[in-house]
Amino acid sequence: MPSQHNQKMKDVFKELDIARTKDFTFSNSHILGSMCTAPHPIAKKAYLKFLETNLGDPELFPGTKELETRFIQFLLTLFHAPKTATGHIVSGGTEGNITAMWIAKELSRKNKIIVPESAHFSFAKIASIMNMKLCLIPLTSEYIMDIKKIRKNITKNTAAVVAVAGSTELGTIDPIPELSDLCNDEHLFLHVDAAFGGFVIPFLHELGYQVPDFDFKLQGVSTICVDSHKMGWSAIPMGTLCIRENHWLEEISVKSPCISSKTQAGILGTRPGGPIAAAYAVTKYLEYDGYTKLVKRCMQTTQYMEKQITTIGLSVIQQPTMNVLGVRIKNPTRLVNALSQKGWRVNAVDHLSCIRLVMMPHVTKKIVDDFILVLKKTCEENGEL
Ligand code: 0PR
Repeated sequence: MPSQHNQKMKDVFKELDIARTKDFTFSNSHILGSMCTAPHPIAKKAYLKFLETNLGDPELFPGTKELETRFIQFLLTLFHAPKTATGHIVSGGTEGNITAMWIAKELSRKNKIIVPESAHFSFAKIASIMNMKLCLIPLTSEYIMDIKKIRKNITKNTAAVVAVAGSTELGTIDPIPELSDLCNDEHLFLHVDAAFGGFVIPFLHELGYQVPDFDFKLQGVSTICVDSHKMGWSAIPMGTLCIRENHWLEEISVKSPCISSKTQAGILGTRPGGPIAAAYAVTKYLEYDGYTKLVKRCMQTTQYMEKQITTIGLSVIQQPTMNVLGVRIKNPTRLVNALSQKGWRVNAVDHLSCIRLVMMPHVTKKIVDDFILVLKKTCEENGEL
């Protein structure tokens, strides 16, 4: 009966609304530690249009498949990829890193991965799922991979070297040009984890910031992963693994009876088209110039945040490379809990004795001003100032 049906709908939505009021939201802007943000409005619209599409069976959705191809082409151009390159859409940095290491393992039949100490914890998952061994390389005083410590760790069992372009904790960039040379000399696979930095670094270059190259311009770079749901300003879950040689996809393909395509590459079967349509729509709408303006604004907010941090007597770990700041704190977890009680969410990095602030698109100067007042008071209450 329609009235019963309406009542049921109302009840369900009442429950959903109650759940949602318990969440933090990006639009109330009290989230300062996340690497995600409120998706661009165009992403939301596009996502909903493609809700039922599934690229696990691409012949059913050739239109969505076309958008995927165009989106990948945007990234390959942005990353100066050769004509032989391709891309594979994934759910984010974790799947991007797993897929890259899967390719490296299949190509080399070896199982040791050389990673910086700053590598994302997804590499611990890789070690466990794929039975690979991590060789952790210490960082320099600038929190980047110490290139001098790598060569002696290369053995006949090394499958890949990993570099981070925009580290999770501080947004630093490893010395990728030097790593590229080294991997070329040693014939080693080099994966760049640019989950965060991939949508930042090209535009920092454009804005005149001095940051190292990180992409396929460097001959030694084999794969790059980048997330649209981080600085791509789109909806979760969506990342791309860019791959220098398209035939490497065969290494991670299996026969796929029952679906319309004969083989399927990658980890997932069912693959949502919504995030892909959303990510494509944002890139098409913003274009290169729109992202340049976005990165410029995020960097200005970062510089403003840094200035206000020092004004209240705190200090940053080092000058920020991108829109990520580490703020020195004696007891980060205690401070993060105290800030959370007051409705502000930042992340604790205990081993660096700092809190991580990420100036995502939803963070404005006004938010910084509001936060600084709360931060100062909370630091005083917790013996940090
Ligand atoms: N690689 C790097 C360099 C990353 O920073 C991250 C995530 C990943 C890979 C993995 O990406 P996915 O989580 O998309 O698979 N870095 C953030 C972090 O761990 C993720 C994050 C995002 C955390 C939003 C909190 C949050 O609210 O800090």
